[in-house]
Amino acid sequence: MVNVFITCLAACLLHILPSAPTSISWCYHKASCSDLVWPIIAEKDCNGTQQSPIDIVTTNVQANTTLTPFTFTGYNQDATLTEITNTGTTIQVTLDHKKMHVEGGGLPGLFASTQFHFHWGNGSTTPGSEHRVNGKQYPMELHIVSKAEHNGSLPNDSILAAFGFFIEASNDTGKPESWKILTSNLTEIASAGDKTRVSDKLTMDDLLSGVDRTKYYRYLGSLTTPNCDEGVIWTIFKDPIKVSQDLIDLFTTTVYINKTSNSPLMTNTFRGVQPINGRIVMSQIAGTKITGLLMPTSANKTSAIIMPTSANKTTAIIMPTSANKTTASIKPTSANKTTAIIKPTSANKTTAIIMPTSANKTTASIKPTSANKTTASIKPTPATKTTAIIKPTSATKTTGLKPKLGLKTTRILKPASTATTLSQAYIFPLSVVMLYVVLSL
Ligand SMILES: *[C@@H]1O[C@H](CO)[C@@H](O)[C@H](O)[C@H]1NC(C)=O
Ligand SMILES: *[C@@H]1O[C@H](CO)[C@@H](O)[C@H](O)[C@H]1NC(C)=O
Ligand SMILES: *[C@@H]1O[C@H](CO)[C@@H](O)[C@H](O)[C@H]1NC(C)=O
Ligand SMILES: *[C@@H]1O[C@H](CO)[C@@H](O)[C@H](O)[C@H]1NC(C)=O
Ligand SMILES: *[C@@H]1O[C@H](CO)[C@@H](O)[C@H](O)[C@H]1NC(C)=O
Ligand SMILES: *[C@@H]1O[C@H](CO)[C@@H](O)[C@H](O)[C@H]1NC(C)=O
Ligand SMILES: *[C@@H]1O[C@H](CO)[C@@H](O)[C@H](O)[C@H]1NC(C)=O
Ligand SMILES: *[C@@H]1O[C@H](CO)[C@@H](O)[C@H](O)[C@H]1NC(C)=O
Ligand SMILES: *[C@@H]1O[C@H](CO)[C@@H](O)[C@H](O)[C@H]1NC(C)=O
Ligand SMILES: *[C@@H]1O[C@H](CO)[C@@H](O)[C@H](O)[C@H]1NC(C)=O
Ligand SMILES: *[C@@H]1O[C@H](CO)[C@@H](O)[C@H](O)[C@H]1NC(C)=O
Ligand SMILES: CC(=O)N[C@H]1CO[C@H](CO)[C@@H](O)[C@@H]1O
Repeated sequence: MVNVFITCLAACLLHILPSAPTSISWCYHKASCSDLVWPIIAEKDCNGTQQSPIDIVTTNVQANTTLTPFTFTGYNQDATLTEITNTGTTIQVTLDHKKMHVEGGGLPGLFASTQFHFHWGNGSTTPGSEHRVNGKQYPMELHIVSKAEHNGSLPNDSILAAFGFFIEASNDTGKPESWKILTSNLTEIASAGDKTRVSDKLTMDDLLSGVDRTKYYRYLGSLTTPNCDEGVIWTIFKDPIKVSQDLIDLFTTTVYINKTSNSPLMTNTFRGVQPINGRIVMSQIAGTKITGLLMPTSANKTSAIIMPTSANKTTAIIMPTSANKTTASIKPTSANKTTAIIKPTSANKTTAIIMPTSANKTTASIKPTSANKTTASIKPTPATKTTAIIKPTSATKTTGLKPKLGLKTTRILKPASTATTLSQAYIFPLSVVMLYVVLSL
């Protein structure tokens, strides 16, 4: 048990916390001390509302012009990576923070880089990155920890900036050379607490090869290990570092979490994703999908005009629950896909106009359940496929569909079987396949 305490104390100290170091006995591998119980055993801050890591949903990313390029100082200098340590919970490399700095990129001032460490799964095939992008988890993640400098020193309560790099597996062996050199030292630090010197020739830039460091995500989060201190400025680079499978596998086959002879290997060293809780992830450009979700619950009129000019996908969901009028006009000019779902439940009038000018696919689904009038006008000009499904269940009038140039046009109209039902349809394709179906239920 003394071992446990010492291992953890060492690990926690080495994680460079801005507040007092913790002696909480946390781990990755046992249910009693894993990330699932951190919110209980380290309630402040692991139970906070701005925790890391997160899943970055790229469609929700917002553009921010303050996210300029960084200036990295000392990242190309050798003899800046000093010791490599098995902390019992990760593999960590100490940096010469007097020589290594980051500024720019919307950061508040000059940050000194103190260490980097890794998170991984179980070999190159079982992923273990902490952050995810649209649910995708990479094999590994590298975190560079940096602290804000004040007049050349690093106070204990300095703001932290963390730089996350995804690591993707490549099919080579022993590549890149920098990673071969670094991982060659793992055998010397197999047991928790072991440390050794890193090759003088290695630079930080060597290890980050292939990453365009002007493209990144930014959000506010926390340390990803107890005490999970919040206020960390996160930068997650979009490009992964490509490392060959054999070198990634060394992390899960070489180092142990303990000193004992029966110690488990160090595997699955990552925290699960945390709730975003309304936080905004920013980047140089906004997400490629634009979503309009409008739900007025008691308005007499609802209008939505959604016009992304450079998105590949546009989705609009408009759901007035008790309005008398709903109008949606969706005009992407260069999208490859456009989808509109309009569902008024008790409206007297529903109108949808969807006009992609260069889309390859357009789908409109319009389902008023108790409207007296439904009109849909869908006008893709160079599309290869257009589908419209219009299903009023108790309407007295249904009008739909005027595609001009579709290669294939499908139209299904399902008015209810009332005596007053009137269905009108207009189809003006210039060529090719035309399918026209009117169903009376
Ligand atoms: C964590 O915080 C939530 C809400 O703030 C609270 O309901 C919950 O009891 C807290 N959990 C623990 C273990 O303290
Ligand atoms: C851009 O980011 C800065 C912080 O870097 C923030 O103060 C500002 O509100 C952001 N702007 C937008 C439009 O989100
Ligand atoms: C790696 O090799 C496997 C098996 O040979 C192959 O299926 C896969 O496409 C390759 N991956 C890459 C990224 O080249
Ligand atoms: C670490 O690896 C480098 C490169 O392989 C090697 O030169 C060095 O001797 C290793 N360090 C130790 C302490 O063995
Ligand atoms: C280290 O090994 C001892 C003996 O097997 C075990 O009781 C202890 O839990 C291990 N420590 C960790 C951090 O797993
Ligand atoms: C909806 O219209 C009715 C009558 O036209 C009006 O009394 C009511 O205030 C309107 N509701 C809203 C939310 O505008
Ligand atoms: C819809 O319009 C009618 C009359 O035009 C009005 O009596 C009714 O309150 C309106 N419905 C809503 C939800 O405002
Ligand atoms: C999105 O559109 C751009 C050009 O506008 C194109 O380069 C990119 O490949 C598209 N992405 C997808 C997923 O289609
Ligand atoms: C549509 O998608 C293709 C590839 O899927 C891409 O090359 C093209 O740029 C996209 N067009 C637009 C206008 O985004
Ligand atoms: C539809 O209009 C009629 C007459 O204008 C009105 O009596 C009825 O309440 C309206 N329906 C809804 C759901 O507002
Ligand atoms: C979209 O349609 C154009 C021609 O209209 C075609 O050249 C292109 O390959 C299509 N793109 C996709 C992704 O189907
Ligand atoms: C305004 C109007 O035409 N309302 C009619 C809607 O349809 C129902 C029956 O489906 C009629 O009862 C309403 O008078």
